[in-house]
Amino acid sequence: MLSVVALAGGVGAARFLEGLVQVMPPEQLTVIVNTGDDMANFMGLYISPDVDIVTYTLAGIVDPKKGWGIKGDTFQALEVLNQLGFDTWFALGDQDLGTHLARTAMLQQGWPLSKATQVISKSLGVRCRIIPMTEQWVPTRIVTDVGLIHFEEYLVKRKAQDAVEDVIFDCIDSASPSPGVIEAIKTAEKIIVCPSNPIVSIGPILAVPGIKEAIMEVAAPCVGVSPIIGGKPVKGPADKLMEGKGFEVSAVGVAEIYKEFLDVLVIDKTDQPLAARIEERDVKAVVAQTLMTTLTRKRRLAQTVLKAAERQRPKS
Ligand code: FO1
Repeated sequence: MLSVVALAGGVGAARFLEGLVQVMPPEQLTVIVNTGDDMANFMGLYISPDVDIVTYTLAGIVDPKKGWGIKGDTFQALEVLNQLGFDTWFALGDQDLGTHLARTAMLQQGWPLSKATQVISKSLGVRCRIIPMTEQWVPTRIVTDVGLIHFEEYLVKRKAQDAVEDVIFDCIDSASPSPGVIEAIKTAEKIIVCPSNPIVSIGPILAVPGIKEAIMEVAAPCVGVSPIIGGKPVKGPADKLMEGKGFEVSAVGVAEIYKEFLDVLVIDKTDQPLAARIEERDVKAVVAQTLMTTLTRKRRLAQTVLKAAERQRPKS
């Protein structure tokens, strides 16, 4: 059976996946999601931001403007916490809290994160499979001049102001892929790297022992979408993270990061002049309209990615 595996982070990936599930049978799609943003004990709850962004988006309930949280959600519980003097820098809506309470309860009963993720996504009617990259907690921490801070604290609490000296995926060397991840990669006909932050969204997935190695071994073509257009990220701090890790903030920098396993990189029309420099890195460049401002554009981009994979000879 035709099957597709997509590596995904947060908002950019979720917006791409919205188009992908309209141009292929969702039942044939497995989304491996970054959990480096997870907070194991935020107000006593296990928070999994990227998993929830992908789940809510594919369930059609995400707040379309923000790209995260639930459309029309209220924040009364947060207000109470505020009045009680709690630091509520991470805005959890009342409906969103339901998800976090359910997930935390399932984890406390000993269920693994992938099971909790499956229960939540299936109950929201999501037809594709969503698997967290690992069941272990591997928080992404940013090394800054004010110390080592959790990625969400860096991004949301401190508004990505701090200079990025390095990025650490805590305990990732002792983590293992969630059940089904390696199997999905091995049986995939196509592997897609969604337009997410290459350092802190796709980076953690590739750093889970065994995942990048499996992608490099399989014959299936691997096609990515550059999240950088015209030298800037469409959303989020990818420029700051790429600079912090010494990569050029451009589609060429993205190709540099992914070149050991990526066959094709889909880049925006504005980056057509970079195609030759991308192909020097043995990554084929395909030029398309990658700014996903409408559902039609999301579908078209997804079709371009699938076609680019089809045209790519399977690796011998
Ligand atoms: N991003 C923010 O900028 N501010 C928030 O208060 C915030 C809350 C939040 C709650 C649940 C969730 O799933 C995501 C949330 N995000 C928020 C998004 C998140 O910080 C990042 O977009 C992703 O982690 C990066 O992909």
